[in-house]
Amino acid sequence: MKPRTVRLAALLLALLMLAGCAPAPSSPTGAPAAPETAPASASPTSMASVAPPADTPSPSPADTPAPEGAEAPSEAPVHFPSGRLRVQDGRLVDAAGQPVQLRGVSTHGLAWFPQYVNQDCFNDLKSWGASVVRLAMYTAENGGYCVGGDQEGLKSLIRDGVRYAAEAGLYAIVDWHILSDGDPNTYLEEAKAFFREMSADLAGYDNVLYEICNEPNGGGTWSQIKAYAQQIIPVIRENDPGAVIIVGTPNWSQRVNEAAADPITGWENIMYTFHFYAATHGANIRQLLVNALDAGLPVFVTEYGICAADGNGALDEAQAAQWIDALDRYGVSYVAWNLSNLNESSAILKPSCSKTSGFTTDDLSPSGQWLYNMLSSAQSTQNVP
Ligand code: IDC
Repeated sequence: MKPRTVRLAALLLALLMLAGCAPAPSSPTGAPAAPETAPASASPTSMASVAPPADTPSPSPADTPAPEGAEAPSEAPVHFPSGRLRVQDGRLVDAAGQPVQLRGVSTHGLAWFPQYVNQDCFNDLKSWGASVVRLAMYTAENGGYCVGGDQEGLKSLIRDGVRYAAEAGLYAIVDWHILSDGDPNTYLEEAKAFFREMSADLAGYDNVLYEICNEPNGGGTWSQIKAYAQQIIPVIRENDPGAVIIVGTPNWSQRVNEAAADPITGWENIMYTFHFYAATHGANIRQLLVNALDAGLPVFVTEYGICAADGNGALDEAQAAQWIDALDRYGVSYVAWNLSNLNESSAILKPSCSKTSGFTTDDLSPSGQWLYNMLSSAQSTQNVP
């Protein structure tokens, strides 16, 4: 569809919605639950028949040929409304150079919770006010990509996830979720092959960002992480010269000061990861972040929780408010852990919720309700891309 046709279609859909003839995007407002949708295993074609939110662009096959040599995605990529993100003067900016602050949610491990990677679910997240979804793929945990996991299935989920995100109007972070493997170099060759294939397959998508190592830990140094990044960045750049690449930092992605003292040079559009869990991490750790930002380091909070660092326990909303305040002051993007119904307090759905989209307030855990309120109020007061 040409842009003008897209605008006309969006206008028509908006008019139909005003007239009560078309479904409004669902939101957990206590309204009756949207009808249950097909599970994630349903074919993308049946998902595509669901009306997208009015401001969502439709696929434009003519504009976006599949990258040569890459396995063609099952539908053509979508050009993203705010265009390709990049990094300028330590900030994430849109195609026009305007600062962009993304907010959103991370999946739990895709191997364990694939069902939330579906078009309706991502449309719901968009309607809450999210602008980004993170696709977390564990590498070393049971079922992980490098320890006997279903590699083809996981890569398909990522391709589908990026496409659903594009169609919903969300940016998507492809997360190589190292954890118990500690040093990102543990599975260096696997990481290279993974990012080579994914960046080829996804090169036509404007909405994709690459996070190359979730949380280095185990006492590894910044120079080890930097050496890893210097091997992975060129692999991605070969297929996708412009994508934003986010690099983990020492000690569970908290020592951004070490990256600020010795940043990666020679490549553009590089950001650095910072993570926090509000019930564990307070003012001292926040100062590390603020110092790095003051030094001009481009930082992306690709994961945070308002509970403790084990992903569980009581929520600390007062400390969370101080974190959000600091992130908003600096325009830093942040992504909440996690989109699942697991029985842990960081999961945004209640364990009793078996829906995979169409959530209502009753389906959300306390951290899910906090997230929904935060996203929807940020959307109403700020210009969400
Ligand atoms: C946790 C999950 C939990 C899972 C565990 C190990 O919430 O269900 O059993 O991983 O796989 C992180 C990690 C993230 C953790 C999360 C909470 O990036 O994988 O998820 N956390 O512990 N860093 C700090 C906290």
